Amino acid sequence: MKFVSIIMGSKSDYDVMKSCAETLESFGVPYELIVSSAHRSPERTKDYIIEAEKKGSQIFIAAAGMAAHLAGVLASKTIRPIIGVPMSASALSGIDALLSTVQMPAGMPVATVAIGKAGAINAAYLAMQILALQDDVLCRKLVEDRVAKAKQVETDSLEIETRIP
Ligand code: RP5
Repeated sequence: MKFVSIIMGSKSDYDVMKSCAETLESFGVPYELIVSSAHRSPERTKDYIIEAEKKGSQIFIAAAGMAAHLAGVLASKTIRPIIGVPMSASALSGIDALLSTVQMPAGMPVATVAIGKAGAINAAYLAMQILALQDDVLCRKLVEDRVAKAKQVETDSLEIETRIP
């Protein structure tokens, strides 16, 4: 079965990353969510990516804060797409994790999204957009979602316009 893997560097990342899981779930996309650290459990991280790929994982979403190496370590073990979500977990508010995640050397890409909740949600969308290249049903759902978002802007605008005397 095809699915998306979400790997968090720590249990403390879950409050933010649950938005990623919820977004995939709302589109009916199967996922697996685990905790595994590039620093604290490197063997578990390596074993997971090998096993997950064998089971059908298509895309790996890696969430980590501070000196965030999780996405890069995953990238070293697979040619499946890796999406990195920088977590705000330190006095530097996620800038540390953003730079660690985004500054990959040439030939070892990590698609890096925004710090925190917006990034968690966008990681799910980006993963689904990649899957949708070969999945017409998912493609249609994503297009419908865009249409709904555009309609919502119009609704919001009308609501605000009617408040102006
Ligand atoms: C990273 O360090 C984790 O991804 C987390 O964002 C950060 C802090 O981890 P904890 O000390 O809360 O476990 O590896």
